[in-house]
Amino acid sequence: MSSANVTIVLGTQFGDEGKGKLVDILTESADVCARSAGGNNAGHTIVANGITYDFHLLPSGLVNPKTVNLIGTGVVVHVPSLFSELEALHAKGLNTDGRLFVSSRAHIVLDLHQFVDKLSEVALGKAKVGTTGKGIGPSYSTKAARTGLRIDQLKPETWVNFERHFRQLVANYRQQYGSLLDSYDEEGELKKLKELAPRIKPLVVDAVAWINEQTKQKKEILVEGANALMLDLDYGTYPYVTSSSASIGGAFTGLAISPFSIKKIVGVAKAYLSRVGNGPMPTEQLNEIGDYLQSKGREVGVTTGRKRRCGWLDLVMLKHSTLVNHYTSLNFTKLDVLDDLKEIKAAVAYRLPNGEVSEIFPTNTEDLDVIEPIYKTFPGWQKDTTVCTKYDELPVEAKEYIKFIEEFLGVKIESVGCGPSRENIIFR
Ligand code: 2SA
Ligand code: GDP
Ligand code: MG
Repeated sequence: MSSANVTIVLGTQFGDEGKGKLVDILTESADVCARSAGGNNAGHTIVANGITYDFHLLPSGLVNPKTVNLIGTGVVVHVPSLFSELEALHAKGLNTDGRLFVSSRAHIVLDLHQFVDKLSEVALGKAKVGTTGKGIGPSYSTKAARTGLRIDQLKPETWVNFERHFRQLVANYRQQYGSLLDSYDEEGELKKLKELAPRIKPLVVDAVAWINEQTKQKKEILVEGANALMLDLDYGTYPYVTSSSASIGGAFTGLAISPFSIKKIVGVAKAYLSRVGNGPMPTEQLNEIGDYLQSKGREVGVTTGRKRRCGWLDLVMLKHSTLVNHYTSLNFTKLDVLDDLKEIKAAVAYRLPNGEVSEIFPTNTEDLDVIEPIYKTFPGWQKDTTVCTKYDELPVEAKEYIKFIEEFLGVKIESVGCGPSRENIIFR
């Protein structure tokens, strides 16, 4: 049996809880940082040593010069974006040499998938998901349909085979979309990938052997979750979800780690709620509270620049998230964003249209449009928490809010975020 050497960091809500910041802090004591799911739809902002880094496809562990990073099998990789993101990091002074590896079994996101992503959204009209347009849904679809292309196939020595499969995939899509694909540049994409094939080759590893070797060598592994439980394909607000397993299960299928190697499952939960894209959000505040949270929390999409929708913390949702992901502790983030509020609310149950009160998160996403959140109101603290460095320094009202959440969920809040920088975190 392997030793417990794996810490998993997962988003508990709709993403953008501050996972990147926690991952950056935890890599201080990790040898490996691995992404298990998603693609360059993700957006993780890290503020370290006064520099702001935006990560999309690459693991956030690259900020720490001692950490080696893996893009795991469960991730979908847009190869040109991988290199442009690396170049942006190099321009900010980061040296990534020998610190980035990509699973040979990871699927490739083509420009074609991105093209189709946008076409599908147009076809859905009002019911559109509000995707990032990064080709995530179409890429996981071709993976499931067994027509996708994997990183391993992108090799100069077997280029002819790659080209054959690529052209077959384009032909499949052309059959489906006809003239709508006329402006897709098939030859241009193929040429670009041919140029990138020798560049990606040195990064490619058999990630099964690789991750098991890390464990054998007693390396500490940190799994960086992307997106979040409520965007998970199975447990989120389907169909308003992403197309990967953003839940705990994705960490196993995406990385081939042993279930016995798990030391901790840290859920990252924001002190309020945000969502980018469409789909239900019962506690959304389409009023001055929502506007306040959006502007004070700087809630703008890192990948698309879209304004994030904001509202009160939803504990019914967070309980559902806890029941699926089995968090061993929580990192409670952005508490400072609530600093100016006179009172703070959190949903503790839903009132159903027939008047019944339920604490169970509904399966049917349409039910979320007709339930009414039942709130508990907490007094605000109206003090600056960004200056707090110890738990005891937090205002008593903030500690009461935290205590209630811990008791409701039955999970300990192990750390609290009070600002965007590495320094603005309190471990208890
Ligand atoms: P997709 O592109 O197929 O994964 O979109 C499906 C849904 O998943 C949502 N989604 C996200 N939600 C929050 N944050 C994400 N990353 C970026 C960020 C998003 C951005 O960190 O801000 O910049 O807009 C992310 N990625 C996907 C998406 O909004 C759809 O609801
Ligand atoms: P992720 O997708 O979960 O990694 O989160 P994002 O990086 O997309 O969004 C979180 C944003 O909040 C980033 O801009 C972070 O720098 C910022 N952030 C993280 N923790 C805190 C916090 O405790 N307080 C404040 N004010 N900002 C934070
Ligand atoms: Mg994000």
